[in-house]
Amino acid sequence: MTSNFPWKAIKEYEEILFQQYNGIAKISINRPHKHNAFTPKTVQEMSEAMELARQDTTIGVIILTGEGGKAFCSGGDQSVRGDGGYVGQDLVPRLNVLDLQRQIRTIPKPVIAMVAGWAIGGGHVLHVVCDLSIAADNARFGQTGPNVGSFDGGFGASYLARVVGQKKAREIWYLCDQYDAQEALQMGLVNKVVPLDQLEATTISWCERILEKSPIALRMLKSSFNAELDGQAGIQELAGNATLLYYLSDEAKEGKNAFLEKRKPDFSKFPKFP
Ligand code: S0N
Repeated sequence: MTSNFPWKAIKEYEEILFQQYNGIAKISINRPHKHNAFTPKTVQEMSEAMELARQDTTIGVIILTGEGGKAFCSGGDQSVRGDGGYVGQDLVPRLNVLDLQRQIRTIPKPVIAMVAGWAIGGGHVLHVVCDLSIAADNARFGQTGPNVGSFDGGFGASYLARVVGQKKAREIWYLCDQYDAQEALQMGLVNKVVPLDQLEATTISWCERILEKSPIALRMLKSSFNAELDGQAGIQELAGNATLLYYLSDEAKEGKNAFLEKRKPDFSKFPKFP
């Protein structure tokens, strides 16, 4: 699948592409020969790119995808799966995709999964945890865990159930069926289905519409959606945003200034809203 957009590399990696265009960052798994299965290194690279996209104040939205047009991601690379996780060159077993899932959920910018072809296993969970999913008409979705000796009982189960409902989530995991793009749309697993040759243009168009919106409103909404589900960690995220907003106020600045000026703060001028 060739791109019609002038993406520019942000940083070179071995197993992913990390590019930007007009305030949009794109993180793309670049292992099409394995249907974009991830190794610990793939995930480390994705994690670093996600953090760079978070810190870059010119980036407002992130696209997560896979190269080649035949797969978004087919999950953990079974050829490097060892005891206790996926094994990289340092021979340490890791399940670091779980850290990446949390990063996708907590980065205060919308993350859009752009899904062409297979989104399977741990690759399916990656699209599930994204804010939005746009699918090409060749996309196929499913979990394989009980077939291949694994399961994701975290976001892969509980958040999937929030998205498609308990019965459907259990069906997806217990039967390990594969669902086409229209079926995914019907169950609310994806936001939109488009022909493969329109996937990138549609995703960019959604990104551009999001970029026109208030970044703080989007940030507050993302943490509000998360807060209901993520317990203390979700409340911390939402509360952190409240603190960010409070720091911007004259009332909070009075506290800081008074400390620095070695005087008693005067909060009397600030309204006590009803
Ligand atoms: C996607 C499928 C259905 C596509 O079938 P198709 O079109 O017939 O293509 P293939 O010929 O099968 O594939 C093309 C080439 O790609 C290789 N390949 C595909 N997927 C993988 C993979 N996941 N790992 C390694 N290689 C893969 C094929 O081998 C083939 O290569 P060649 O031509 O050289 O033979 C089909 O490919 C398929 O079913 N793939 C496997 C899907 C799968 O089971 N994925 C793993 C699921 N588990 C996870 O992802 C675990 C996630 C995780 O990290 C985790 C998270 C939380 C808690 C636990 C875990 C945990 O790890 O357990």
